[in-house]
Amino acid sequence: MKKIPSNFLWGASTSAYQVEGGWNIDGKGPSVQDVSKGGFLSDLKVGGITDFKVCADHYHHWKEDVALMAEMGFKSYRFSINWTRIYPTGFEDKPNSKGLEFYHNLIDELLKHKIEPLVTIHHFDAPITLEEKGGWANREVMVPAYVKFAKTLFLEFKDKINYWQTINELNMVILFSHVLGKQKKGHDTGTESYQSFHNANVAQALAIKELRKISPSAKIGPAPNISLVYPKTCAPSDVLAADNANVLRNWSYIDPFVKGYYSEILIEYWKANNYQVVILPEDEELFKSVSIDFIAFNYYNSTTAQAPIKDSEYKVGDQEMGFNIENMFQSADNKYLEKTPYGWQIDPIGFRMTSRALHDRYNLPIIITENGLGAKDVLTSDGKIHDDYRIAYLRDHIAQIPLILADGVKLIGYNPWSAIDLVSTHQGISKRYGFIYVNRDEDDLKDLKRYRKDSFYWYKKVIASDGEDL
Ligand code: BGP
Repeated sequence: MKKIPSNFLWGASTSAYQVEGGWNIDGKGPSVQDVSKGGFLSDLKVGGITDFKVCADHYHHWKEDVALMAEMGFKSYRFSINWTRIYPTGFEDKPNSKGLEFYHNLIDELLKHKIEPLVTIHHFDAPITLEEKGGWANREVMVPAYVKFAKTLFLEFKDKINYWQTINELNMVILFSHVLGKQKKGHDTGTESYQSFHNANVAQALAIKELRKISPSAKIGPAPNISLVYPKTCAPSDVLAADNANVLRNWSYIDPFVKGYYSEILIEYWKANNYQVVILPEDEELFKSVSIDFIAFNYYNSTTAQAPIKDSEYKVGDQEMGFNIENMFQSADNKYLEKTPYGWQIDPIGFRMTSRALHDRYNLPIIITENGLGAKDVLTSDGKIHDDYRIAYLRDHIAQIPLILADGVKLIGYNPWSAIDLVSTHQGISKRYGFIYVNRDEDDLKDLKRYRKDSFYWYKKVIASDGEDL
């Protein structure tokens, strides 16, 4: 066991489209999320859930929200910048000054409270205008638009931001594009998806190059959802399937920025399926010429895989439930793990194993940018929220941190999901994750008043004791 150092980045996380609201004011343009109702036209959405127009109304409550984060003792806060607040369509030459002003105010307030901002450049909310032109599949449009957006942020905030994350969960966007930003049904593992994957990697690499010029001391890394894949049994076909799943789900989203190339397993998979991904000769040099400083990753659970079946025989789940990729792997249930009320498996030891695997493969500092439990919380008549189930989940994961450090992993921060209640990607405001309760329902905005949950007081104590008082 190792002591958690006093400079550890304890905090929590949100994303702009899920927390801010203010969807059409101060010059903001529509994003892919603004036209959705609880998860972009997803098959999985349940009727009667909210859209992303008001959310927690953080756009108007940011000062109060930051004060509550400071009261919990946050050392860091991970949030994203709403692309369409800065470039309403993605095509403008000049950024929207009102949008920049909002983030200056937010960041200044965080710095005033000595909270380190961990900024995600892009978290699921591309301008709808860019998506209509093909989104990431359209290299000519999307790559320059993203690089322009990132460069604007670097220039604007270079004196205030030390940690940038390029794109949130590109792996989930690619593997679950039907849920997270596309209108297509089913799993998109074809040429278009992998072209989007490659184009987004090029965009991230170009942005990293820009940051090195503009703000050489700042640190940058990707923010994938990483979940170590276990084999369902020790049958060699299951072990092979788990290895395939690790490549397709996890490593391929980090390899280009550390190793400078894609795994042969990925390339062979493309060839076997006749996926015609266009990679320009200069792209390989580009990957080789960039490096990242850390890996930010979102960890909710481990994944289990077994030998694959035909796609047509597989039932679609959400991004933490799994999927089948023909000839490669099929997600499997892990009978040893309990599940959250929303069916996501709970695996704190998997958090340690995932951290070890990342360390072994990449030997870079890592930061947890999401981890948490979604549940239906109840506000009692005396203004309390007794979320002992959330405390139990977080406690079991935080208890792994000293062990992870003792394993030699360079874990430098823990920012669970979410700082405050926000609208879930799939299941509306009823699926809550926050330490701070926001008083609203799916359709009734009520007074949006903030309440401290039991987990709020508990996390405050955890941070104050550097993780010892759990
Ligand atoms: C991650 C996303 C977050 C958040 C979280 C919880 O994949 O990065 O944006 O939504 O999952 O997911 P959900 O809201 O579906 O419970």
